[in-house]
Amino acid sequence: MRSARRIVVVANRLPVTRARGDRDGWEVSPGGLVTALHPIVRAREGAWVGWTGSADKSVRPFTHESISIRPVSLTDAEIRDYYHGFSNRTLWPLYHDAIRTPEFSARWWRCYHEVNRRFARAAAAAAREGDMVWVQDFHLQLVPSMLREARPDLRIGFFLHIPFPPEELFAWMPWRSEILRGLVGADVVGFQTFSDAQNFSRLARRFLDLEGTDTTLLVGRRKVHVGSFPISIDFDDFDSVARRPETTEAAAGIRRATGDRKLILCVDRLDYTKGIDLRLRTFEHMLDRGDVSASDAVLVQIAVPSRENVPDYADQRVEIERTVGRINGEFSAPGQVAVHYFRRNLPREQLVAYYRAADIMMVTPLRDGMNLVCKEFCASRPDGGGVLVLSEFAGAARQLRRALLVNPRDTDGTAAALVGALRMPRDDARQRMAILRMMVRRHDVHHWAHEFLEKLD
Ligand code: GDG
Repeated sequence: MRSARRIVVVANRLPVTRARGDRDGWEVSPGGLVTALHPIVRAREGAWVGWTGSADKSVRPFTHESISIRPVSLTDAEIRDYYHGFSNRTLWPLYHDAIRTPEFSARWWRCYHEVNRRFARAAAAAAREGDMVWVQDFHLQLVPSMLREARPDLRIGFFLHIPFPPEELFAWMPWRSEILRGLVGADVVGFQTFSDAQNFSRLARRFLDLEGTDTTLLVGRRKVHVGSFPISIDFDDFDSVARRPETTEAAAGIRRATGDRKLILCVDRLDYTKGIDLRLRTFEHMLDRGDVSASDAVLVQIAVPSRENVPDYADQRVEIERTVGRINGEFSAPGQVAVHYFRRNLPREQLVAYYRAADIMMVTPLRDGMNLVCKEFCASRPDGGGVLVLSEFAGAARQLRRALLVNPRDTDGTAAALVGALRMPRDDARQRMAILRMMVRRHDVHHWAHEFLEKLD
């Protein structure tokens, strides 16, 4: 039985944002992490340390739904160097197989260090004797050690939401030992997959000269547990939204509006790691070869705007929009557009309606820590329909073995999988979906949080 130690979450962002039309009001922000952790922190009357998301002048701590909210403020220069710079232009590309060339700037690094120090101080101030502190993600990798120095009484956990790179790549980082030393300040260092955890323990042994195994490191006399904790979604929540009559009606509406053709759905943040342009080019190749035609299939791409002031993201958007234009110019017919492209954030109910309407869900990132979209798709199919085509390079591929797994850089292989999905006999598809759903239901986000916190405790 788990003890009821208080929990302090430390994350780049707070779980609340300013409510629209109410200058002093705050509301819980949507998103997987918040959905998972908010109820647990609330039940234990814990605290949440994070940034408000804008260059607000300092916001005082306050209580929201029994959670003590501890805002950390950032200046414009810090948002530029710590967030857009070191987090999004150094760590993000390096940790995603260097799909884009990471940029190394000593100024960004100094700022990252300073901002991590500020988060660590705020966490130390928020935590009571013996609390569990759970630090989240790549923005805050130095916090565990900084916090341990100030507060050796705490149980400190760290979870990385993105991949942890292999030795050959991580070695590029000019401040590699500092980052590793930051992380081993935790009692439990958690990753999405076993191979991420293995990469980390090997690097820590090599660059910090530590003794240990893939799952335990010895830091002086202290034991650090290293493990994989694949994150997930609130299965019941998606399942129940998908069962609502309004959702099935909306799904039928989407199918009518797209011409009752085979619907291939793609949903991603507009990020170069997600493989959107490559996927579109694979579809183009298939149209060109006659594997599919716009009279019998349509690809719907929902792309949520993201990090638009980072140049690689702006370039990626231009590239995607050019490809969509080219495909539609070449292959669409009146009333039969080949690719529907929506660059916007849909309300969640509408997103679930799309999941329910799809014949095929294509999730083909070049690299992804886990990927929640593919799990949400399975949870949104209580009807047992739909086929999932999934990249081997998403952490989720380690769990969702009954998806059609593809290497997105292999155009012919991916095209063959898509043709297989389009022609898959109904019984085969239903059998696969039943197994996928069982997997996601058993390993939902509550299970994830429980496993991690139990280990930490
Ligand atoms: C990072 C890691 C890891 C998307 N479009 C809409 C919308 N979404 C929501 C999805 C999903 C979320 O955005 C995307 O989550 P992912 O997991 O796919 O990707 P990242 O944002 O890159 O997340 C990733 C995750 O952290 C958790 O650890 O899995 O590997 O990169 O929840 O539903 N939501 C709404 N409208 C949309 O149009 N409402």
